[in-house]
Amino acid sequence: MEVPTATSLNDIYPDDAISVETKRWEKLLAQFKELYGKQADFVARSPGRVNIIGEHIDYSLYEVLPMAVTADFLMAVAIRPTSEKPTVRIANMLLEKFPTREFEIPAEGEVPIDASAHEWTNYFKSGLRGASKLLQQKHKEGRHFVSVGMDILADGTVPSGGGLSSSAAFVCTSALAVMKANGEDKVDKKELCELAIVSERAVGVNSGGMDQSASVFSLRGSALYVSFKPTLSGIPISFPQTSPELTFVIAQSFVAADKHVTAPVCYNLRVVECTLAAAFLSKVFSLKRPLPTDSSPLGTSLRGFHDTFFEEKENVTDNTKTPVPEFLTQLEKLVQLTEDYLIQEEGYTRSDICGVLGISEDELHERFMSKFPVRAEHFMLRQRALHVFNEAIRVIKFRQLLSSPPEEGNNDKLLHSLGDLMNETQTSCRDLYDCSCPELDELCDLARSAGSYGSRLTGAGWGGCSVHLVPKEKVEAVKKVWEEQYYKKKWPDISVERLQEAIVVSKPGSGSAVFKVL
Ligand code: NG1
Ligand code: MG
Repeated sequence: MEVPTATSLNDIYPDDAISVETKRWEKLLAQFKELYGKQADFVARSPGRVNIIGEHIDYSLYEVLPMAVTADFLMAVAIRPTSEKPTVRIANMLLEKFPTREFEIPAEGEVPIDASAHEWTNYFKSGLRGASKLLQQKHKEGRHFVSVGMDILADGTVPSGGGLSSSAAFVCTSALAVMKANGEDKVDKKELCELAIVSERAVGVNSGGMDQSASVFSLRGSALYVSFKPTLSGIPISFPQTSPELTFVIAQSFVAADKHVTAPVCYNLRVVECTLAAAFLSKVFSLKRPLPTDSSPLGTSLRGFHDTFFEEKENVTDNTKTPVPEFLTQLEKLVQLTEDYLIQEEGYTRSDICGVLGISEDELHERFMSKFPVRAEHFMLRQRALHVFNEAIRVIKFRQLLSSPPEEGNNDKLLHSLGDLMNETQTSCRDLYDCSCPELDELCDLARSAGSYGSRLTGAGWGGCSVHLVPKEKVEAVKKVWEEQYYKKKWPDISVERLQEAIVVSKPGSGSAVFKVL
């Protein structure tokens, strides 16, 4: 699938967003002209996303179900004359928050990135690096590829640190802009997405691939079923017409989740715990084959263990072809085995783990904790594996419900079943994965009390955002209870604008595209 060259905003945004977006685009292009004294050549765009279900399992290579939101990242770009040294000038519509930067692009696009600095242009640089690598592979004539210079004006409406993946929107837009500026008129979506997944890790978080997939592949009006095996793919999933109409409401906790600071004890630690659980289980069951190397952040995953286990124990040679009911049975079996064999509720120390894996602590560190450092005394392998296998089950069930809803006319049952799965995710994130926080729990409880069918955190958690399945006629009631019991209670002087930012009713928008400026 190629990145479309969109001709009008109608191809991209839900109908109710068009008038606001049109004004925003006009402003961006006018500002570009004023700033650089010339017209932009094109605008690249990628949206943020909300994850409907499938939390913290993308890096274990299980399927997830996000959708793109209307909020997005735009980059108006003009190519600089090729006679000059390739230089990037990058400005932001929010000049005061994001100061303008200028830097030269070294040969091979290897712009240095200081992941410890909180620097907004790091995300551009990581996209640039990834795109340059891909372009180098494509131009195999032996010459080193050096990107052309670019003048850029960026504008983002995805709140940063708000759980809607502003980072992926930024990285995907950047990579796409660099590809387009360097003459790639037909960018392959899968290539773009794969490079964005890998290059975002340069910013310091050892992330999975859900956000970039949602940002790149999504189609207007549909959620996206993302699979990582046998290879990265996204299938659009439309929502059934129901009465009451099904809506997803997104609410910010306004607890800033700064993943760059917390990564060693939160996000990156979870990636390590899941990988260790995979290695541990494969030793416990004396699997003959080492875990397969795969596209997960540390190169082996719970899904890798899963496939190898059933291959060796039950002769399942290609598990990606296993029919859904049997795949669910496999997952249920893995839940049981985790309960029976990963028994230490209090977690596992380094020495416990080394004892089972038969490696030294130095080796353990080198293999699992050196590239992205983590801090922990106890690794909660049981809880993390239980969350992952059960969450993978919930995603499959959610998809089944959407594609073959129970008998017609019984929408209430469908909505309740979908909602129950989302609620179970929240409980699991809170109790097993330890990635919620009191504020997110509170938003979920309040929403349910006012009529939400299902409420949960979305994205990495530890703050950020929540998502709620609410029947259309209850949306106002849910908003009201949040306003009164959460936002105004916590911030009595909260402005009307801030409240508007806090709660968004989102329709699924579309993924990455390039617009030619005429
Ligand atoms: P956030 O922090 O919400 O963008 C992160 C990861 C995802 C996924 C979710 C949890 C990045 C870029 N993204 O999302 O890959 O693991 O957490 O499901 O770190
Ligand atoms: Mg992010």
